[in-house]
Amino acid sequence: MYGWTGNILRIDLTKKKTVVEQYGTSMASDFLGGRGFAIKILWDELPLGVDPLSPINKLVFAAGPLTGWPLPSSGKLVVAAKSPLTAGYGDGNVGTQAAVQMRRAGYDAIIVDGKAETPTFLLVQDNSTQFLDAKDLWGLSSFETEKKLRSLHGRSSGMLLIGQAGENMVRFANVVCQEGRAGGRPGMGAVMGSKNLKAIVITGSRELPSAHPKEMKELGAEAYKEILSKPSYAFWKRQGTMMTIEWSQENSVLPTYNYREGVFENASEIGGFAMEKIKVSNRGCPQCNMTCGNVVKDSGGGDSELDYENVTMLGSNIGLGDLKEVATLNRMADEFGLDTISLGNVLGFAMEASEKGIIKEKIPWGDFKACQVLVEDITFKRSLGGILANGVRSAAEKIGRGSSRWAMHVKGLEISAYDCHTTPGMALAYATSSIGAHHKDAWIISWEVKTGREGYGVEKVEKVIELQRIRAGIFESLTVCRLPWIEVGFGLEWYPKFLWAATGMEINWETLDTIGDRVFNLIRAFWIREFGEKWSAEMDVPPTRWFEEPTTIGPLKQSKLDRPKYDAMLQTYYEKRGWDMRGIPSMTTFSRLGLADAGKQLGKRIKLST
Ligand code: PTT
Ligand code: SF4
Repeated sequence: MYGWTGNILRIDLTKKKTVVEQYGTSMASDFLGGRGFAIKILWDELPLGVDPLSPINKLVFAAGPLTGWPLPSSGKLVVAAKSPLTAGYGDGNVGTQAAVQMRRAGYDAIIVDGKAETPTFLLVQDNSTQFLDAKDLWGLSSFETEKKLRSLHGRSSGMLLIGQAGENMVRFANVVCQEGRAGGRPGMGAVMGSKNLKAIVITGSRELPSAHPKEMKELGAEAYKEILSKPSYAFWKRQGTMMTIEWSQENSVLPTYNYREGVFENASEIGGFAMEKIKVSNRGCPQCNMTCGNVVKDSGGGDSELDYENVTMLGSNIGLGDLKEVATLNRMADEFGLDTISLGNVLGFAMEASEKGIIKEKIPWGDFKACQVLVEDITFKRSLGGILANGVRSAAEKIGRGSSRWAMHVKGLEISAYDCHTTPGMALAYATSSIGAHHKDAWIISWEVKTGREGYGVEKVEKVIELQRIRAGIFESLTVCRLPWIEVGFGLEWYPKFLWAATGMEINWETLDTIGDRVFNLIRAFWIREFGEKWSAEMDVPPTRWFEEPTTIGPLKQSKLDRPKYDAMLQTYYEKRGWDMRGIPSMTTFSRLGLADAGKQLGKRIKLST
């Protein structure tokens, strides 16, 4: 096999055993890698109803056939498991040297199973895996942990680690590396913590197997050059994703005061131009010449890496208009290993609950000091923090008094940073995303705003599906960064060429689309298998707030979504996907995608349509 190493490293923490397993070519060609491998493994191997924080859950780190080559933005991997936040499929995409080193060590994926008796870190060096004592690391922040491990194992080794939030199994703890790369929103850090696994350190020294090494080198060089030549490149390097704040404000989709509004009175104070004034450097993922992490000095003088989602969720969504203070909260999240999106979401929820007088704590909008205390309380699960640490769905169930109507999540995953009072297409994208409410699968909002935001028509449904194929299926399975394509217009036609150079296989877009759909539908099957008869179309509906509480400020004030029209749009989406009225793939759909066995298995749990 070229392109893929063909190897998976299995690590059993309970028995302190490792096995290197070869997988077949059909796994490679049917699922590509990354998210595709992760769902295939979790579907095949996880028993139904596993407690996500029990030793039986499996944590999968999977790269793709393009990972690690000198190709644009190819230094990423997917981390996946059954999610402790949603109880469904969960994953995230992390830019990390660990992706490159894992492949150089000879593995396309690592599966971590079981639970170590005491805090442990793993040292993977080519063929050797050591289970090492992490007692001295337990209790340290992700930054401190990385510093210590780097002093022992060198700057170039790859690292995946957790902060104190992961150790304490906060349900939206993520996996952190390189002081500002983080991934696995639906609690992948908590799964790592539940296994007593503080870190994985990886180094590899092997050549990656390429079908056409000379062409690979040439294509890579040409591709990097092409990115540099793009007109939007220079501005991207200045602001990265931060430029989206101005855009969201102008278009009334900037989440504000727990998604009550789409405009924020202090947006210019936290936007891309304000950020440029305090920016000190750029950081990024390996193999990337678009390095988009904006490093700024926070209010305490520390370095903090800002992106759109972080700043919006810890800024406008909680009414905080001081960018340096936002940066401090962001740095705390990175150090503790908390997902910034879910964090900003639960903070906004707590502030609203406080304002409404349904909790006793006083947490005024934009109160930086109160937020600092609450972030620590969440990390260490103290008082109200302990309730919020389980995520906004669970907090609303606990607090009650109608708060579920404005608990902003889908399927238990907190909504990321776009308000959807005026964008039904984006609401559908959130509602049908494969891990709960994340923008990564179908960022339709810019297209929607450009082409007409009012409609609930079939063209929007088709666009959501098209984007889900490309982004949720193909990019997540290749695991390469999608930002060169989206942000500077690097053409999609490059990717089949890269695949050919790596694997020797001529894989056209039609085949890639089918792989994208296969991965998406198997993830759907995983969710339905877990929920059984409890599954219904209600799982694919965004929060009540967007239907019932219109916005009150800005050019689009008095806007809200229309529930009957949304329901009709959802049914059109199901039809186009080949799913029944409950959103369950039919047997024909499973068979068309080569998933007949999965369909048969699911059919034992819940009745499928033909
Ligand atoms: C992603 C989500 C995002 S999406 C952001 S900012 W974004 C938040 N970043 C966090 C952070 O930082 N620290 C922290 N403690 N929590 C954070 N949670 C949030 O996580 C990220 C970039 C970005 S920046 C985006 S859009 C793109 N996402 C990609 C993706 O999902 N797939 C893909 N093939 N390419 C992508 N490229 C871009 O990567 P999750 P990263 Mg990410 C500090 O993790 O779980 O997928 O959620 O990993 O290496 O930091 O790159 O405006
Ligand atoms: Fe990482 Fe940004 Fe480069 Fe994507 S564009 S690979 S997120 S640095």
